[in-house]
Amino acid sequence: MNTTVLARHAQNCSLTSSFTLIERICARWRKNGETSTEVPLTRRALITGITGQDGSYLAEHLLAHGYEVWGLVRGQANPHVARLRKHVGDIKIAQGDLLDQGSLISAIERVQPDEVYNLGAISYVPMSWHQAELTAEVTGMGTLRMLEAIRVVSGISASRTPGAAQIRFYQASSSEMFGQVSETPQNETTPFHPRSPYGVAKTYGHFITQNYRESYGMFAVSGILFNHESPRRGAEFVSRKITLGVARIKLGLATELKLGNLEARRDWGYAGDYVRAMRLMLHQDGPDDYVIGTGRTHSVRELVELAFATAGLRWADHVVTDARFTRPAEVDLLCADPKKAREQLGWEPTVAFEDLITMMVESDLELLARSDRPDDEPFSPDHW
Ligand code: NAP
Ligand code: G4F
Repeated sequence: MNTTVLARHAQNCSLTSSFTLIERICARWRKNGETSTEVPLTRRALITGITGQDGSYLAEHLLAHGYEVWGLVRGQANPHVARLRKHVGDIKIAQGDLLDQGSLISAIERVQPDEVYNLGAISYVPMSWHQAELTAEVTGMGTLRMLEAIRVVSGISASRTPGAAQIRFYQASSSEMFGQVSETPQNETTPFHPRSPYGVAKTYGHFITQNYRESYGMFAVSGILFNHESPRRGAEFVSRKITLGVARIKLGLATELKLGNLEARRDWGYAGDYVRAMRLMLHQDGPDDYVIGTGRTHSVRELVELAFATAGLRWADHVVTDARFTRPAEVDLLCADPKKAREQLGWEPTVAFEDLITMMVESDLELLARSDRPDDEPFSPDHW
């Protein structure tokens, strides 16, 4: 086991923080029934939203870095856990819901994490118009509840600030906060003009994270991430809807694909690259916010053309526009300026747009061609 003595930890902390740290370490020992003076160096992370796309990639990434990974999971028999376990085996589960303050306090007390990654959200933008209040509660207020859970369990207040060993907090902020953009490309100082209840809720989560940093000295950061995709992307999002649609048409399971606004432009990157940036943000000397994207923008139409061409199909023979998939207020253009992340985090994307879409088309062709395809995979995206 990777171990060192307690004294080495305490040296790294201020007086108040070493007291908090020692309390936390003792709690771990008591829980594990250990009496040795040696304590694990392994970092412990708690991920909300672990059953989602980013949660699975982040769990893999942290496990590869030797972390003990815990996921906050809601519901009494969440069906997404089985899907997650196909990708990531070695994770521990803590029950909890971003709607339930007490459950988050219990989860922090039980897990005693070094790092919390708050990825849990209602993340599908159209759903946020249909369930605006729920979106505000989960995506917006859920961030406050998680910050409060950390603050309360750590004993932080206006007069008792955290020390170097405090729990570090990552908030999954979004380029949707830029909305109707006032400049291109967008960076950390670009003003916010969210265009959906989702964007508004994320903007609240972003500012409350900043506020807890400024009010209590918490190590709380936001990653302002632009769209990122993968073969694990939910079928409701346009990239996966298109790659699944292409695979269905190629395999003779469908003849057409219905889409909304083909002219919207996004900065699309690969999810596996973006989770690396999350961890890097929590490993800086001080807390700060960072824009994460590729710096290249493409239209939905370009994505469609590329995906159909990858499968040897003519998109114009199959794509139908349908007003049901247009939005009450659209975000027309997103394009990141990731200079700060490149210079300060040393972060770079490794997968280009063309390779990403090719990877997704090939993955969906393989998935839908399998005779033993799992019945929890999304095969009929037309209702989105
Ligand atoms: P996703 O696949 O939609 O996953 C969302 C996760 O949130 C799921 O694990 C879901 O769990 C969980 N969740 C929903 N309601 C919850 C609640 N009440 N309590 C606890 N957990 C709850 O999203 P993603 O693409 O991985 O994105 C991760 C985060 O980054 C989200 O916050 C998203 O808004 C943000 N973001 C994403 C992108 C992107 O392009 N992917 C860009 C910027 C920001 P269940 O299994 O229980 O449903
Ligand atoms: O894939 P989308 O649904 O992603 P959107 O709305 O940009 O949001 C995603 O990225 C955000 C970061 O900027 C995240 F915060 C958020 O959680 C989510 O992950 O839609 C992309 C574009 C939109 O302009 C939409 O109008 O594609 C356009 N589109 C055209 N037809 C469609 C469709 N989108 C969907 N989902 N389905 C369509 O049929």
